[in-house]
Amino acid sequence: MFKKVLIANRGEIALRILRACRDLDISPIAIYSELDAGAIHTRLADEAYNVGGGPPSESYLKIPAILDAARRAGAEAVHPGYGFLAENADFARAVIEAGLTWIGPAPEIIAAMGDKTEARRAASDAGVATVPGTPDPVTTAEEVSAFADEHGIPLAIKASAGGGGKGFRVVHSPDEIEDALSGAAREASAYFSSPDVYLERYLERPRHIEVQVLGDSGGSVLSFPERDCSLQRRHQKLIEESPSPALDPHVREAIMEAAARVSKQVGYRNAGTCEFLLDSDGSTFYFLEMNTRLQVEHPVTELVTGIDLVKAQIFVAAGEPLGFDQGDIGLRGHAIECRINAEDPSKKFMPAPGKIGNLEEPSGPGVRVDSGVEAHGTIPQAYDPLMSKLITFGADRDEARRRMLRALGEYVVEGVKTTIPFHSMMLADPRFISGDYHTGTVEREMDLEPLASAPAPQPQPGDAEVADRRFELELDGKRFAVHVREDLEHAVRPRKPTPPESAGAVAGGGSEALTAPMQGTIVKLLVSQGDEVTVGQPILVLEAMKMENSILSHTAGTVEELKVEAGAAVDTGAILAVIR
Ligand code: MV4
Repeated sequence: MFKKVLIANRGEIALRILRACRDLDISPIAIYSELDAGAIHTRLADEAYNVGGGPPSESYLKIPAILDAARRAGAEAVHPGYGFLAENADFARAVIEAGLTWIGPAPEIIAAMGDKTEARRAASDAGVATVPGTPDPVTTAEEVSAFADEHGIPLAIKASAGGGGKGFRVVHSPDEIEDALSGAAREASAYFSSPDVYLERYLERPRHIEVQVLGDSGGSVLSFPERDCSLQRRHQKLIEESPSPALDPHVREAIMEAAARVSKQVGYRNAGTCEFLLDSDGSTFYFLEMNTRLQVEHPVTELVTGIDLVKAQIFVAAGEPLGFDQGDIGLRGHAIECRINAEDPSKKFMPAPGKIGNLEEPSGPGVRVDSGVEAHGTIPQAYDPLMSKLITFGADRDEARRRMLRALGEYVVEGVKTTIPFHSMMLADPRFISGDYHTGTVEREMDLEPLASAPAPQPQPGDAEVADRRFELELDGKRFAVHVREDLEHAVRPRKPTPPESAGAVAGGGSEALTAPMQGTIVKLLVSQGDEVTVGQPILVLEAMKMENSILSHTAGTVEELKVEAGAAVDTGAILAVIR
């Protein structure tokens, strides 16, 4: 077994992996960005290495810096977690070329499954149904029309390199074809540097069912009972459960077998997930895509099977036997996971980063909290808003549901808005209680208005002014904390600089400069240099904390200069364009 494993991630998943390492007597090594110098994962690791600045592109995505940390620590293996570099085949390859073990599938498999048309081909070759669609990318509106004539409308246009709903468009009528095709291709280029898109028949009210697989070092593939991930919004999952309230045992057996067949077809090793759409008849399912990583929602599977998936990943990577086989993978009881995000559910789930005041996490029978935050900690805007995952287990679905409601009621998060009120509402909703929900339920059928009147508790006076300053020193991966206590009541405090006005206007180059209201990544430009624009016209799309934000013009005039291009990372206040 490995002696040292480097965890190339942050937040709750870094802690989850760190704990699996401890359980295996492996020394966990952390990396951290400047913003995470005092973070829990940084503190709990045996060694922690600063890999750069706050923006992910300067730290958690910086391959050379991460490999350098692994080398300095003498780590033998790298666990990527989810997000960041987890599905980056170049990173996996670089890890292996540096003589380290990659805790995940082979880089070639990551690359192959990253191409959705190739994944669909693998499924077909394995005899598993995919949604009727085009085997190869399409480029012209004529091809889309021809597909519509043959398979009917609605149809879906999807990015070949897609994922997370990026480059995904639904065509409901023939006159939408042109715009949907160019929109999907443009988004695909911006996010995946490839404009390739393909077509599928669009299913109206499917459930999103996924199957965890685990390829062992001997070439067998184990599959696990499904997770139902249909409760999501804008392709961000909110609640997951296992088993699905919609599957009967025969369909379960069939979908688990289908996932194992697709995985075997590609020689899959380590943990992965096959995604399916389950049609509204409750028994027809289609392979959608494969995720070549550990997923956020893996704990629900752990609770109903009793198997530690992260430990299993490490065993497989180390070439050691798992100690269990398909016959040992049962299904006992029911598990539900609620994602606790720093988001305001009454404001369209707007990211709500900031400083946490008091924090009390629930516990008790059937409750597991996988958390990455602590009282008086900060949720930086630079990262994903996931604070923690609340997972409950029960002998049956209603016991798990009631425990969830109890645990949500115990949860106290002061200072930032969270998804907790949404979850309390959803878990008590007749649609959840009956299990009769689908991928459109949250967006199309829920009235979230009542949540607006449930204000988040404010931090107590004094909370935000903790008289405890901490400095972190790092020396060869060993970290030292310096605490300075300060009597704030008697201290002379510098005045806070006035923040720039919210959306766009002012700062920097005078009133003609359009500036970034938040740190993020430019997804696309909607205007060109020389264009005449009106007040409030969208100028570009900026992605921050998994949200796309249209940045609107603060003035009417001519776009004299565009200071950024698609793909650029920008800081708060950066000048985006000059309009006069
Ligand atoms: C679909 C679909 C219906 N029909 N494909 C959205 C993102 C991408 N990963 C797959 N997605 C969908 N593909 C066909 N042919 C509906 C969705 C979809 C969806 C899928 C899973 C979970 C939530 C969803 C929400 C909206 C649409």
